[in-house]
Amino acid sequence: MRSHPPVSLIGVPTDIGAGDRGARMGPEALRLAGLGEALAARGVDVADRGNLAGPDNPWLPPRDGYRHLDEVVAWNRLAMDAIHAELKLGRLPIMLGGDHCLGIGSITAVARHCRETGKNLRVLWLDAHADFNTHEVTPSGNIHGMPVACLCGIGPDALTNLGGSAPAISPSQVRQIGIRSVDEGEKRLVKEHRIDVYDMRYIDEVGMKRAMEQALHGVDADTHLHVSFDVDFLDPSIAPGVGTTVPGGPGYREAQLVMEMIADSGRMGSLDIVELNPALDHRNGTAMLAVDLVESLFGKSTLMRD
Ligand code: B3U
Ligand code: MN
Ligand code: MN
Repeated sequence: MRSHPPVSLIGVPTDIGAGDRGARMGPEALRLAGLGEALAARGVDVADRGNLAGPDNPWLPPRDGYRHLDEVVAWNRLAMDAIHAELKLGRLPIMLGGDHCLGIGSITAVARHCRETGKNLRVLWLDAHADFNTHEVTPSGNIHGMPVACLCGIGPDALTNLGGSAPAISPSQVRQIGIRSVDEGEKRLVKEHRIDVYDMRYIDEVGMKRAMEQALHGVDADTHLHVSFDVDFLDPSIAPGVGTTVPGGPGYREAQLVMEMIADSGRMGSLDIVELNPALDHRNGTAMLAVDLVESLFGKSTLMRD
């Protein structure tokens, strides 16, 4: 079995950037589904750092195109600092979201760590959505639809500059997989910034194996691979516990293959698990599926392959 760096679980219990309430319960649902125990059983040294504490969700309409911008900034600062501290200790942080606006803080921390250590950052964004909206084109004002744009320097200063220098990353560092819902104005931005998108049509045409080979192409010993796993990436028939289900996503077998291929790269240095909404789940099944997939990310396979 491959040896893994020590892992730290960081709960970020908020739905401040989402269009439904409930993702604040995600960290607890993942713990109850046995995430820590499953990793420990694979020989991983796991420390659960508990939950961060941030502002409540005031549940207000958008102001100037954003919902809850100040609170989103506050939660992302907390997440960024906590994740950077774990990376500095040589640990692999797993952020238990929380909604996907937290990807801004998480990946800003990872980008800073990569600058400090001279690693090349590659971000795998597993999602039904491109999350590349701006305040001008967003249909909702929900900031969980904007994190990739913010990370690439497009968004409010407080978020693009979270780590002190914008942009945190360049679009060329991002690979998006599983995409099947992109808003009209968002499409233009995704094209303009040349985001590398492996959408469901492409996956249907060439197959998940080839799409993942392409998404992982160039990943080498100097690469830090960050996996941002939005649970709505999965087909809603297997993962109903999310706010924004979109039909036509990867099924169980395709999703497992994605995780196994990432594990085989041996380069995953940080992970977000976001958008799990236990209020919409059935008997915690989506959380249990997420744990099953994370086990594959950490090298669980049917047979010994190396
Ligand atoms: N693109 C839509 C919906 C959405 C984005 N991310 C999620 N939902 N989870 C929006 O509101 O920006
Ligand atoms: Mn997302
Ligand atoms: Mn999504």
